[in-house]
Amino acid sequence: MTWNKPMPEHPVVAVAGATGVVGREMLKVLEQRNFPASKVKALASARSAGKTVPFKDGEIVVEEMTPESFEGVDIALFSAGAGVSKKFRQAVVDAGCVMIDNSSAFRQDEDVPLVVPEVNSHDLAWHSGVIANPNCSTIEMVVPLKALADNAGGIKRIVVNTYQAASGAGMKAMNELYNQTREFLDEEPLTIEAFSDQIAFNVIPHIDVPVGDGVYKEEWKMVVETKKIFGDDSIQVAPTCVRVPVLRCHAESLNVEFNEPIDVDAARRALEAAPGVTVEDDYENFVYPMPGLKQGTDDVYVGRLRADTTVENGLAMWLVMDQIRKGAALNAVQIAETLLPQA
Ligand code: NAP
Ligand code: 3JN
Repeated sequence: MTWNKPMPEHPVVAVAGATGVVGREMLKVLEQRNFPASKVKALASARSAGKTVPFKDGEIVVEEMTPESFEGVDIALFSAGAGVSKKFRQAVVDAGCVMIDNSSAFRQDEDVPLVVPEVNSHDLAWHSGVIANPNCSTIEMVVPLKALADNAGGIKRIVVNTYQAASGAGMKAMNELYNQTREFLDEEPLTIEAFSDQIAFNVIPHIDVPVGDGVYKEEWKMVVETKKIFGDDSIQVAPTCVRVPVLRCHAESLNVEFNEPIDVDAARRALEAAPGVTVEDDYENFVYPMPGLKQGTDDVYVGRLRADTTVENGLAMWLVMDQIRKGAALNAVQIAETLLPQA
């Protein structure tokens, strides 16, 4: 059933997972975008109850998340993992609160829209209390591809290779890259806990768990989520997802085959006009976006735009995005903004 509870002009917002990498960024984004919340609550596990997280000029005391936490809350921004989202879904919706979930828990549910506002905000019209945020690697790719697909008769096939930052795996993983780099330089034994293998001075060619046929789950997510967001099951997606020793910002190399011709100049114009996209591309002068230099930014940056002459209607490009912002926290807050009553 479609959600019909009106959203107040100044909603009460809960950040569920407020002590994590994404949750802390959500608080920052709410503040930076001046989100008109009447109150912001910070929720996390019992381990964090009583700790504080920074918000605006002060701190918010973290509360343990319980089913009662959502009474009187209008919007809950969840980034506490799929298990926690599943556990609290019913309590959130029963409290009359809209859940905007960053995990994979409900992304493939038929009654849950999977939304990137620049691409498919129209899908918000049919939510029934739960809205899913896609995986960060999918968001990075679909934002620029929307503008190109609209000018080239849709997408036939995408070959994508990701270069994913350590912070995509959370706070522990980010700390592991820091500490392991120091251990490596000091010739100490390496501590390997958050990742399956050494991450300092290495790359790891798998993300998430095996799902069969040689595919890892991050790759599967990119396939099914892209089809759902574009509402087009015919799009073929062939990803290889790789973890690299970068702290923050994911990069992607894309080769895309469109249904109709689009030349490089037309593609550049479409990307320059696209919301949420910045073109940073000057071939002669070696200008392109790089993950180490894009921390804290909001757009998907596009460089190395060129024809892929190995297929009909082919383009190749290089993308960089701060995955904690547009890949998670910012996208969720943008969804929340679209739920506000229009002035
Ligand atoms: P993180 O840094 O490990 O933070 C996890 C958060 O979840 C912490 O606030 C933690 O609270 C809370 N939490 C864990 N178990 C809980 C429980 N039983 N009850 C209540 N809160 C609990 O992870 P993250 O990087 O922020 O990512 C969180 C989730 O966001 C991921 O699992 C994923 O589903 C999604 N996501 C992450 C990214 C990314 O780029 N990092 C991108 C897209 C989506 P405590 O501090 O109290 O343990
Ligand atoms: O690894 C990355 O770079 C992104 C990680 C995303 C992530 C991490 C843990 C659990 C997800 C996700 O968003 O798909 C999940 C999950 O909810 O399954």
